[in-house]
Amino acid sequence: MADRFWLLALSSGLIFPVLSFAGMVTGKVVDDGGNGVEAVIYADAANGEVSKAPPVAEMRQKDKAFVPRVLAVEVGQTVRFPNEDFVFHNAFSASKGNAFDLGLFKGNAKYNETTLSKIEKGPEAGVVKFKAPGRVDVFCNIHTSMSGVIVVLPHSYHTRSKPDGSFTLKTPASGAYKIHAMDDSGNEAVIAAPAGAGSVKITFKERRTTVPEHLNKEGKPYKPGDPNY
Ligand SMILES: [Cu+2]
Repeated sequence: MADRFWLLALSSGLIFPVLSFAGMVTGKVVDDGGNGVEAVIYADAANGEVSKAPPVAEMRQKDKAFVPRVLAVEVGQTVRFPNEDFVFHNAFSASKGNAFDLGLFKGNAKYNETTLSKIEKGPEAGVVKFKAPGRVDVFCNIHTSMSGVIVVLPHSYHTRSKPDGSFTLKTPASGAYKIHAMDDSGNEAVIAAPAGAGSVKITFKERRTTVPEHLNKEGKPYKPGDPNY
C-alpha cells in the first residue's frame, strides 16, 4: 500500500514540484565580539532563479560617502548613482567585466532660500548596467575616502541583514554552494551551506573598517594636493 502511494504520488507530480522549491536559510552576521553586522548575504551558486524584472538599484553619494556602501544586484540589473551632495563626485570601477567611469557630476538639489531646507530632491545620476557576475569595487576619482562594493550575481539568492545582523536568505534547492557575507568595507566571510533548513552564524574575523588602499581611475595614486582630497 505504501509503495503504491509513492508510485502514485511521483507519477502524478505531487512530490517533484515540492522538491524543486528553493530553500530558506536564516541566520546572523556578527563580528569577533558577537555584535550584529549589516551586510549583504548571498549564495555563490553558478546559476539559479532570476528575477523577472529586477528594480533599478541605487548607490547614492551623500556626505562624501556611497550609500549604501555594499549592494547585491543580478546580472543585467541597472544601478543609479545619484549625487545628493553640493560637490562634484565621480563613480568609477576598474573591476574586470564591469569597469565603468561616470565622469564628474554634481547634485542639483534645490533649496528654499530662506530656510535653506531642501525642497526638491533632484540629484543628477549616472547609470550603469552590470553585465558580468563578480565583485565590483566602486570608488570616486575625487575623494579617496569614498568606497563601495557591488556584488553582481547570476541569480536572485541575495539579501541584506538588519542592523542586528539577522537575515533570511532564499537559497538554491540543491547543488553545492557556499554562503557569503560582505560588509560595507568589503570584508568577506564565507561558510558552507547547511545541509537542510536551519540557522547559521557568519562571523567576520578581524573585521577591517578602513577604506581599502586603491588607485585613481588612471591607475595612479591620489594626490593630496587635489581639490577636495
Ligand atoms: Cu566624491
